[in-house]
Amino acid sequence: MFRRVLVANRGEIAQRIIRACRELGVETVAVYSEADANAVYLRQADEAICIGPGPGAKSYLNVASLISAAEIADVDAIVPGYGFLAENADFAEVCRSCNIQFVGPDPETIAALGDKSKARELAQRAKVPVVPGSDGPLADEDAALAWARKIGYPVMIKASAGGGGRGMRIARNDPSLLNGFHQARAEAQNAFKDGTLYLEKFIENPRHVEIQILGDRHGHLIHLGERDCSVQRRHQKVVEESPSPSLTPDLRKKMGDAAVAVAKMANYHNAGTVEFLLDRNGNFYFIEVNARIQVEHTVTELVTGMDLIQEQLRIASGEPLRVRQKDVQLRGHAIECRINAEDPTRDFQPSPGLIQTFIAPGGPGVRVDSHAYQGYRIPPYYDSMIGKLLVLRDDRPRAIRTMLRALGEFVIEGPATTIELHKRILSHSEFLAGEHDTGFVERHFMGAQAMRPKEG
Ligand code: MV4
Repeated sequence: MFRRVLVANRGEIAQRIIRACRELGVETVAVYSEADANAVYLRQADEAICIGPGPGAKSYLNVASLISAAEIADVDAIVPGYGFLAENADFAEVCRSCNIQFVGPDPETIAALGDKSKARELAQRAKVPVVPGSDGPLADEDAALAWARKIGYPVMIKASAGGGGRGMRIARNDPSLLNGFHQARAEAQNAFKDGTLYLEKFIENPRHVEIQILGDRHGHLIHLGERDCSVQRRHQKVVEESPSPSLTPDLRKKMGDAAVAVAKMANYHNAGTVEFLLDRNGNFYFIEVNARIQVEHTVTELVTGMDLIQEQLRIASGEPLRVRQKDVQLRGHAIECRINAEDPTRDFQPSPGLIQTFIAPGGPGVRVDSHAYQGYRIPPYYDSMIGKLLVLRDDRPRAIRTMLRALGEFVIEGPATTIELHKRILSHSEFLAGEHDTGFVERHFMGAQAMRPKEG
């Protein structure tokens, strides 16, 4: 195991990584921006190094600052968490050339999976179902038209360098396809410096089901079941749960095996997630791989009893997985609500600033992963998530009841939060029935149905 690591992140995930390291007996060096000088994780780490001003580009995304900090602190490894440089193949390559272990997949694997068109081909080679679509990138608009007609409308144009919903266009006929093609290409060229596009049949209102995987450097690859992330808003997950209310044991095994096959094909060594779309007829389709630990890894921790950050560190340090597929037991039902400092009554506008009151819920079955506290000032530079509220109960109805109880206990005064929105989501008949899909939030909580401030 590593002697000492650099934690290249902030907020709740920095705290989460530091906790995992402490239990493993690994020393931690935290880094922070000038805007995070009062952060709790700095006290929990063994050392802390300032890496620059508030904006992410000048601190947590600054490769030179991070590598200097790692060299000065004499660490064996860098733990990236999620976001920032977690899926940056160039950063992983720089780490390698500095003889610092990057706690994630090899740079080659990150690059291959970061190209969503390549990832799709990889899945096909692994005999995993993908959405019907173009064979590789679209050479020009004529190729796009030909594929769209062949597959049949509606289709979705996607950027190879995109993912997570960025740079996508839906087209329902030839003219909108041509428009979408040029718009998507310009957008992708601008955002990713790569205008490569591919095309897929558009699946209407799918469910989003993702499989957690672990792969070590000794040829072992296992899956830890699924998370249903269908409660999303503009590609931001809002609620995640495991098991998915829409999987059968048979489907779970098929998707788990498919996820493992894709990861094997990619030479995947790390914790990771294989994303699928699930349609109303129980057909599932591979869409992409997230080559990092995700925000919602905690949901899987609850149902498996495993510590995924510790697993990630063990894998990166070269240890073999100690758990075989047959040893993986999924127990109970876990739900996670992301608590964001944003205002659902004002189109989810971020709401940074001073937290005047912070009373976290607790009691049986409740876990809170948060870096926030009373008197904490949320900086304006980063994403608006201020904590994750999780529950683990025997079954889904009980988990929902416990979550509603916990949401009721949670008091955050100062910034606007998504707590009330979560209460409404978890009380909605469609969610209670487990019949919701990725259109759920849009249908019931946006526009005319938008959250209104409580009266009185
Ligand atoms: C799709 C799709 C329908 N058909 N691909 C959005 C995020 C990215 N990971 C893939 N996404 C989608 N890809 C085809 N061929 C619908 C979505 C999608 C979606 C997917 C998962 C969760 C929420 C979503 C919300 C809107 C669209």
